[in-house]
Amino acid sequence: MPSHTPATTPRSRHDEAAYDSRRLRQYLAGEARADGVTRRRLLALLAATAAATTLPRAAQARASASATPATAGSPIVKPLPPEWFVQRGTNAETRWEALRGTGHHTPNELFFVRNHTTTPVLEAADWRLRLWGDGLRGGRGEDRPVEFGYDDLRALPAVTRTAFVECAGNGRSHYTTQQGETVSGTPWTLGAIGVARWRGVRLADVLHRAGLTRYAVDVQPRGLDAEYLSGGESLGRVRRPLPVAKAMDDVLLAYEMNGEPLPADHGHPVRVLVPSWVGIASVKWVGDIEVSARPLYSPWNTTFYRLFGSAHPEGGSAPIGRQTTKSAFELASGATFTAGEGRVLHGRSWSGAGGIVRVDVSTDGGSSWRPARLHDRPRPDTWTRWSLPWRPDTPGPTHLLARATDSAGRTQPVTSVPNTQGYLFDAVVRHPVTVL
Ligand SMILES: Nc1nc2c(c(=O)[nH]1)N[C@H]1C(S)=C(S)[C@@H](COP(=O)(O)O)O[C@H]1N2
Ligand SMILES: [Mo]
Repeated sequence: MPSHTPATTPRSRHDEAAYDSRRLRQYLAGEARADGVTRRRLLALLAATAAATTLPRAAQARASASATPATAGSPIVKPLPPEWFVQRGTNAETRWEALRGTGHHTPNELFFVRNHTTTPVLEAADWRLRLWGDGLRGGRGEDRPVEFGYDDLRALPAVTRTAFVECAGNGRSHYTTQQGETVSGTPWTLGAIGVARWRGVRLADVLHRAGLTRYAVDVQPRGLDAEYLSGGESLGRVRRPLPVAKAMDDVLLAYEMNGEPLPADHGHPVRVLVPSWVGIASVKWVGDIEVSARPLYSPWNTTFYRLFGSAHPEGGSAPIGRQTTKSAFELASGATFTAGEGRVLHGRSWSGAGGIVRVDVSTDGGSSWRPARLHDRPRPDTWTRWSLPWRPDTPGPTHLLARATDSAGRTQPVTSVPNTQGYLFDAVVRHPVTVL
């Protein structure tokens, strides 16, 4: 088993890296916009892409901005019973043991929540989506947008698609617990993921109707939630540029989640849904979309959501896109078993690079492995449920491990290449249990 797997398939990494250096060159030529990002920061990134073709240099650990929520109080609308969720600041992590017995799709009530600030409660009837920018016909300024109301979207052809939303930092705490690394950010275990059946319209259809031109390169959705404060400074509202190629491929503007109107916490009335990519791309409560003929930068594709650290180019990697491969047991940490009693272990595995084709499970801390039985056909953008019978015979503490392989040939490694902000964890997680 290789100890390191690339975070993305070589081809997608290559494309994203190539696009990113083009974006930066255009910035230097005065052809790109970068509101809320300093010139110093962009020059550091440019140096990084130049270095990316050679061996990564050792870099000092980069201090990341310590982020604070803009509002205190109750940032999440839905109930968060402690048997379903672990609350982490403005966020709520789903407990894996609560998924036991649920179907392929995560019930809306159980779906994790990641909020930079606070869930805004918005009315569909008052909502407008505004598309603007010099990538649209007529070069529409922010003051002259093309507008769509909720009913306008509802009147367009609807599409339904099953996909996970997973935070880039899901599994982050295991960089520390398993690898002794210091990383910044919400210390998620593995519960910052959910799978839903999303219904909405293709972003491509809306972009066409808004007058997309062939000069467009970046598409930047922005949320209607409050401005995000980091280190006492406002970074503005949550927004992140998406390359137009991805925006035109499989991205949805979703208004339904598992057959219900989108719940408040998940972006009501409309959110962006970017299949297979890190959760930050799936902007909730979308209010406007800038369509730009020049490359765009925001804090969410510069300071955040790149890989920093000694294993990465000095100044950071290209912005991260696809999710990694992971596995989890539908079990509490520290669950107990009885020696001599047969049980069935259940879990799920998923990947941003394709469907899951194989899962191996170890019940003896990684010494021996058995293939699990897969309960879902391998499908991209969603997980595969699996099971394995186990009759423990020796009392005492042990670890359960699950290791998935996806259709792109990625197998979860023993250790994950670290980065200072703890993104894209992909190593096999050691799940502690006790046999009584
Ligand atoms: N407007 C807005 N969109 C957002 C966020 C946010 O705070 N504000 N958080 C992002 C992040 S980091 C993640 S992981 C996902 C989480 O989606 P969920 O809360 O529906 O699970 O939403 C993304 N979209
Ligand atoms: Mo996230």
